[in-house]
Amino acid sequence: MAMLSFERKYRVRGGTLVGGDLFDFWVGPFYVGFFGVTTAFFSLVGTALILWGAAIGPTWNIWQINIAPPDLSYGLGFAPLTHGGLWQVITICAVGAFVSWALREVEISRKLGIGLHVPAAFSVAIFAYVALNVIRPLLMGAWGVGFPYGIMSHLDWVSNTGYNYINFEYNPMHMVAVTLFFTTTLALGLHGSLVLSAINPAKGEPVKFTEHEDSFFRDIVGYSIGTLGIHRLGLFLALGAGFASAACILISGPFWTQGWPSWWGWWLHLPIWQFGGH
Ligand code: 07D
Ligand code: 07D
Repeated sequence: MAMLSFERKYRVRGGTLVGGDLFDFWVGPFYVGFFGVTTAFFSLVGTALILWGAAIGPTWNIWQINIAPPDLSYGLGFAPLTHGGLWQVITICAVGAFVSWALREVEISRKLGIGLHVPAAFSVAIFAYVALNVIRPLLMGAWGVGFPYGIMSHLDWVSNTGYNYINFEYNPMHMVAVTLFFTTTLALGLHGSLVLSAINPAKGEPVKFTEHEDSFFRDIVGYSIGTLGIHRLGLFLALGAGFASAACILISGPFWTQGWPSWWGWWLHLPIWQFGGH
């Protein structure tokens, strides 16, 4: 079915969470809905404020534009716009835009009668961002611990924050997160290559499907997770990675203030090392 004709078939009324029929329409290919309007509002205001921050800053160099959070001395209070207040309002706009986008995904899923997996997945990314710039600052008592809005400056923040804990790689949840990120690329690498090998064969060869795909993995490792299973595994790995990332930064500061290498002291103090005669 041509794309435009099936789009028409699935453009059904209802499923909205807010606003009833008021915003229940499409603009070209885009579904609008109440949350389309709020997404547009927050993104436009947020982007305008970033542009304003850039305009009053020292550079228009895209890599160097930097909108910093308030100084630590402002704690959890409001700061003047030019001293971190812009960052605070941009953060509100960012949360507003991300949450609106997720709720628009919910409305579209409801219209189509499909599960809420996509908005649930995006919510984990939103959680990671909110952990960095809302929850952790709240737990540590200052907006100043949030990361700044700028392409290079946010990298400086990651590096500085990492070195505050001597060696961030020793953070056990960072290890879990990194392992899950790496495993996600392994899973997608295997899945993408397997599907292409079956359904995009050389010219003249017949297209092959699930049985061949399952047989490949049964032949090579004795087990195939199956067509549904690989997507469950992929989603689990990806969401696990995002969730462990949020956890790794939330424990850094609010729950562990020393260097991460010294967290491993518990290993040296295990009673088992008392045995052995030395
Ligand atoms: C490919 C989907 C498309 C999305 C893209 C991002 C903007 C920002 C803003 C000029 C995979 C569009 C970018 C709208 C423009 C201004 C003010 C997603 C894809 C293409 N980072 N980060 C990048 C963000 C954090 C880190 C690149 C956002 C944390 C490291 C891009 C956030 C930490 C490196 C970017 C965020 C961190 C990057 C490519 C929010 C830990 C890199 C991103 C809202 C998570 C890489 C110069 C990408 C780079 C990079 C955006 C948060 C670490 C600019 C929007 C604070 C170590 N980050 N980042 O492809 O090249 O994502 O940086 O939380 O090496 Mg980052
Ligand atoms: C936060 C992005 C959310 C995005 C949203 C959407 C738009 C719209 C529009 C394109 C979470 C935004 C959308 C703006 C765009 C259009 C049109 C994703 C977020 C809502 N680390 N480290 C991580 C590794 C080191 C440090 C996470 C590896 C060093 C700190 C991940 C290495 C030190 C923090 C990770 C390594 C250090 C992290 C990031 C290797 C520095 C964090 C992924 C191989 C000296 C951060 C929650 C993530 C974190 C984080 C990986 C090294 C410090 C697990 C592989 C040793 C301070 N590191 N790291 O979280 O946990 O994505 O954030 O060396 O804060 Mg690390």
